[in-house]
Amino acid sequence: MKLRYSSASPYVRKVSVLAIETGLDGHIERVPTDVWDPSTDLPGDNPLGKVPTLIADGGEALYDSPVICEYLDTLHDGLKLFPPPGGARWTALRRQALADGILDAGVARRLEALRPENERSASWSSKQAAVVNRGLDALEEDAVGLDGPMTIGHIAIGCALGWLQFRFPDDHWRDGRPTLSGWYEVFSARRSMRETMPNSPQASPSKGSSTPVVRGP
Ligand SMILES: N[C@@H](CCC(=O)N[C@@H](CS)C(=O)NCC(=O)O)C(=O)O
Repeated sequence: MKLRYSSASPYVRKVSVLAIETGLDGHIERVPTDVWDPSTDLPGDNPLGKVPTLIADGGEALYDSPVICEYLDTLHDGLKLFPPPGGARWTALRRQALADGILDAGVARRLEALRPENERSASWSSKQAAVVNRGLDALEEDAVGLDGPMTIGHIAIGCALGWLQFRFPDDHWRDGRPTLSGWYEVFSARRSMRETMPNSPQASPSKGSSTPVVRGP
């Protein structure tokens, strides 16, 4: 399998964390991809032009991160990170959707800030910031329930919080959210999270690839 990635992408990080947690990381060749390079061949694999994109062993390209994560979860015999049909599954999927939605708004805000000053919209940026804050408040309310078996929901939340810390450190997402903050402290100490910190070796190329790509989100 090949994973097209950029090292700072929190969506890619979800895949990398899941791969480490399930023991699949050694089976994935990592291919650095600059999604912002106009000449990138990424659309040949993913018409949306986004990472992560996984090329399965049979040659089929899979995207986006929830699809790739669920696919990888079928390839191992350990504890499943996508629970079987039932209440636990819906909770895990809702948590993943909430965390990914926080990221979507955070990434939109960051991309807006990277535009030339005269093209930026302050109202658009504050709308995205409000989405992030509402999402974080919902996570704080839900945080007591994060004890228990790890699922894709936990991984997505951990990656979203880590990315907010990385890109918006001055926003201090932990302020006023003690339960979520305490949970993140423990979760981010896992080997899978430590090894996939933005700019860490696992976030950067490993097998047979060259320069890390740290652009955009
Ligand atoms: N919903 C997608 C989001 C992926 C995404 O937005 N990736 C960003 C990098 S962090 C990207 O490739 N952006 C390129 C673009 O928007 O053109 C997922 O979960 O995989």
